[in-house]
Amino acid sequence: MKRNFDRSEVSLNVGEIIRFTNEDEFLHQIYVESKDFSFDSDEKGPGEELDVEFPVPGHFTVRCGIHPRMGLDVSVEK
Ligand SMILES: [Cu+2]
Repeated sequence: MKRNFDRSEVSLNVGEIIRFTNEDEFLHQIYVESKDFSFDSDEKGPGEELDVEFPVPGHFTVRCGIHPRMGLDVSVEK
């Protein structure tokens, strides 16, 4: 019972991928909304994985459309 990301922030380089695994017992639907980069996953059930590539530098917040308190700050360096 978590309804949260394992960590609150992560740093990576342009082009690197974060693998999100739903280790929860709930659906999650994660997204980023920004002018430089956006994505919107489908609803992911327990055990499902999603690989997200961050193709541009910047600071982004990954949120969950189902659990508004979830947030992961991603810093992407060139
Ligand atoms: Cu969620």
